Amino acid sequence: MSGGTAPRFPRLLVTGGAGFIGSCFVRDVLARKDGTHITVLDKMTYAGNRANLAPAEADPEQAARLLFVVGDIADASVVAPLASEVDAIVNFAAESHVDRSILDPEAFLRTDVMGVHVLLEAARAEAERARRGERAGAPRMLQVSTDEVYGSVETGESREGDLLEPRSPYSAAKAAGELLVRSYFVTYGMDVVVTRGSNTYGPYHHPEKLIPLFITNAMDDQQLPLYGDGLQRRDWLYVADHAGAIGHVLAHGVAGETYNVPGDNERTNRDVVTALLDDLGKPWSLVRQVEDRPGHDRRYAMDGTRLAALGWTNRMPFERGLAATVEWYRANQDWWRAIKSGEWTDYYQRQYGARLAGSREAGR
Ligand code: NAD
Ligand code: TDX
Repeated sequence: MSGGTAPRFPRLLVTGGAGFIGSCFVRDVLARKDGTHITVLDKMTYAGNRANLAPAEADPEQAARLLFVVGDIADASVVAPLASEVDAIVNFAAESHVDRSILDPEAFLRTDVMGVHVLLEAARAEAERARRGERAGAPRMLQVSTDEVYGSVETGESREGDLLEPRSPYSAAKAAGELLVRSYFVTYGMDVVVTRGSNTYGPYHHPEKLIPLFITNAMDDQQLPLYGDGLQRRDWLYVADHAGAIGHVLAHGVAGETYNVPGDNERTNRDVVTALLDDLGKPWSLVRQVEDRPGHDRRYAMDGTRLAALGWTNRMPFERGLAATVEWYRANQDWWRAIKSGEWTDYYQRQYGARLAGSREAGR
């Protein structure tokens, strides 16, 4: 073992660890070389990508501490034996794209609600085993949730005790998932924590989401479909900061608590698109105003006092993070071109075909 102090949870089950944020968490934890062993459980949906873990798998010392299991968090027969071998479960696994939840909500209920239930039941069985003296302690479970559970926040900043008013099938499913987690704290006294992260961006981000879609389309001089007036506001959080905050809450969070993870970089979508086009040296004329997302949340913003009090500070300013992200997509075209093929073409047509056909100049 080398580097840093001994981890509080030396054996982790990381679900959804082949996705965008989960894989960053896995790469960063393994790269610390503190002896932590990670089992990734991932269903390998369209969003799961083994290549996201390539940097860890290329290092023999890290690879020896990584076990990769393909499976569904909603399948108790897969989850139970894995839960019996770990000190904590970090649940990144989810259907995560609002637009897909509008096209096809059912998968969101299965994974983001039933999947969470199955994980909680497995953790509860382990807590029982611990009570019977059959294992050293009960596992902690961290549920990765989202700022979207608050709904659209026209003014001010959401605090953890605020009402949850989700407005899309995605955010409603995520809210249901985290409320189940909370209920297992209240009812069964389980060791659980919840994080609510804001809009995350950075390397390995699936190109269905705003920033990577627009970067990769613009690199190919393709149109950029901006929803509605483009004045919706999001608070952008660099992926390594999001993953780091999750690790910090896992290690230091108070059982039963929820922690907002804001980015402190609120921007309109138009501002974000302007910045990424500048970084790429591409013209605004690529941007097309298209039919808006139904039920589109206008703004998200969260208060981060509770997380700051726990001792966490983000490191990456937005302009530097965006420039690094643009550079990563320039240097890793094999990665995203492989994703933008096959199933992607059908999805893109379904999501944007009619929208782009009926689009107009976005005006600056
Ligand atoms: P992602 O879509 O990139 O990755 C999700 C991963 O989960 C994929 O690897 C996928 O294969 C896996 N998965 C899906 N269903 C599964 C199942 N039933 N069993 C096992 N694995 C399954 O998502 P992301 O952007 O990395 O988001 C990770 C988590 O963070 C999600 O819970 C999401 O709700 C939350 N979150 C994301 C953001 C963001 O801006 N991306 C912000 C706040 C919170
Ligand atoms: O083509 C697009 N055009 C466009 O104008 C896309 C894909 C998005 N947008 C807009 C919609 C939003 O206002 O850009 C903004 C960001 O959209 P997404 O990247 O789809 O993210 P969002 O819907 O805000 O949700 C993200 O942040 C919270 C993640 O996908 C969620 O998983 C997370 O919980």
